[in-house]
Amino acid sequence: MRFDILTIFPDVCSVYLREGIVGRAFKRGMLDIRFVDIREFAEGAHRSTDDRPYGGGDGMVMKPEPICRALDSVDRIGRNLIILLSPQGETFDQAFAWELSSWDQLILVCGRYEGVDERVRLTCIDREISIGDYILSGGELAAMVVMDAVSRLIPGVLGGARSNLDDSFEDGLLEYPQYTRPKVFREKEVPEVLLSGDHERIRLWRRSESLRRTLLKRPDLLKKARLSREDETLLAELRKD
Ligand code: 9D3
Repeated sequence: MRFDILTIFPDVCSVYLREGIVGRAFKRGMLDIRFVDIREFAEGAHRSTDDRPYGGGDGMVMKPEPICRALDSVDRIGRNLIILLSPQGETFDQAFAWELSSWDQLILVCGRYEGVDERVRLTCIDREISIGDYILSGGELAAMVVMDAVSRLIPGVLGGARSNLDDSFEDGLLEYPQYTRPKVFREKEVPEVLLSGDHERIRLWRRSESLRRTLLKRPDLLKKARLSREDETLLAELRKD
């Protein structure tokens, strides 16, 4: 899969990429990630990418020409999508990540300042994505979030040992509690069941803990979760407590 990230801060993004699962997939050639510096497509002595808003008001607006010229410079491969990261976008979630993972190329446009000239949206953008209801300083972190979440779903990006189907949210529930050595830490012991070697008991305990956490912390998720008959039984027990 290919990502093209258009930004006025290409260096900030590329540092992040060298690390972790996405970095490894990039080094192994499974992901093709390129950065396009919007400023290189700006004209004039100062190469300005922003200007004052028509109609007045505070802050600056990103000029349309540098962004659209930068987009024209990107070669498009296969099924591709141009996405603007913006607070007005559709909220990103795991289902959205799955949907994006089926494209051959995602071209991510990061805004800065108070926003981008509306004509960028009208003439160049296919989809608009927000990562949630809080204010960031620009689209770069949001683009990294989208790239990370989508990359993990590309076959082979996660090592063979780990499966994205194990992850929280893939079945719509929160993760069960995890423990590693030592057996006792600050007087807290590892639950006995995890030391029992009884795989069926362990599986049931973990499922029950997943359901318990979801019930307590994110009851909204339970409505959408895919629950088995066994899950319903465990949940009924938890609701009694
Ligand atoms: C103070 C001005 N804001 C009024 C709500 C407008 C505004 C414009 C641009 C606020 C933030 C930004 C920069 N943010 C993004 O480009 C952005 C973003 C975000 O702020 N939150 C969640 N997802 C995203 S995706 C891009």
